[in-house]
Amino acid sequence: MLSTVKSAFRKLAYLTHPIGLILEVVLFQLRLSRHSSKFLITTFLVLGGLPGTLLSKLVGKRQANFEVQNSTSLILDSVKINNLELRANGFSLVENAISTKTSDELLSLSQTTKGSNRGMDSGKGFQGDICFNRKHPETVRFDVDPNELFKHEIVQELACDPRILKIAQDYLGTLPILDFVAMWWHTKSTSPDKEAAQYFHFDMERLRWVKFFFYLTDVTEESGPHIFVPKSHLDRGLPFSLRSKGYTRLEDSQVDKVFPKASWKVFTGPIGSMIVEDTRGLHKGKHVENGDRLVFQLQYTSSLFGKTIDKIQLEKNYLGEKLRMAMQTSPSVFQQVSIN
Ligand SMILES: O=C(O)CCC(=O)C(=O)O
Ligand SMILES: [Fe+2]
Repeated sequence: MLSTVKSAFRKLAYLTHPIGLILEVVLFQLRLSRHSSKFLITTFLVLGGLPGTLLSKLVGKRQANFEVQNSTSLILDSVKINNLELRANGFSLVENAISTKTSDELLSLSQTTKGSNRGMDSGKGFQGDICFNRKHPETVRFDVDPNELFKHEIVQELACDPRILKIAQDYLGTLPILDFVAMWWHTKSTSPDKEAAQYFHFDMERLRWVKFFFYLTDVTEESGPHIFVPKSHLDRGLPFSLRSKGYTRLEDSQVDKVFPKASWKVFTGPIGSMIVEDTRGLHKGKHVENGDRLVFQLQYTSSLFGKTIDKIQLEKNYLGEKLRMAMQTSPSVFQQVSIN
């Protein structure tokens, strides 16, 4: 009897979380509260994606015109993203999205820019303020420091690239906000690592967002391809049986039961490939069996409501011309960048 009452109360408490989420978003919009993601995750677990989708549309800003001359984009002219397909499937893969000059420059700076070895499931600890040693990697994942990364003009140019912004805006249906930049190496290991995002999971840090992954090494089945479960990003994409496991890492077998392995999209592709993806859907990086993998990533969001993500700190003397101009024209797109 007592346990039935308890469970009824628990259900009731969970069902009030969407109201909590709405209140949190209102307070955030009124600038009365800063970041909060307490109810963002639970509401998704209880009700699926619809509340986030609706709230995102409600708080998103009016769209801007990012149509500028082709010559100012680092994304090659041939790149066409079909927004309807992207919305329907949750991903889009384009090989040769950037020139070899661009990918070579990014590959090279990944080995000269400071970052850190991530702490691993194995217990191997975090080690910061180091450069990646491709010949002798020490952990499964090396993260380039985002602030150091952003000092490079090519990174700034990609972050404010009009073609990228347009794709993000078309997908989100609202003005995109640059949320963060990231670059990381995955290296050879005998088994997947939870800390390195090598188990299936969904991200839930914002109401809605979209990620751009750029491969900066050739990625084969063996060198740790990114994997996505098509359509699992949809408002009703993840069944309750999977959401009820919580905001957590999932085993392949648990995912396979709901979305058969044959349907998983395994992104192999040459250096310069770009994946546009809604990581509300299930995804992971397969662990590397042979070789290594370097990814550069940009995330855009409709609103900064959600998790506290540090602003990108950039010293004035590193601010390149393209970003300076973009910040002048569209300040709210770059509100996560702090120039000091
Ligand atoms: O390394 C990967 O392919 C997965 C990364 C990931 O989970 C993410 O960027 O959200
Ligand atoms: Fe993720």
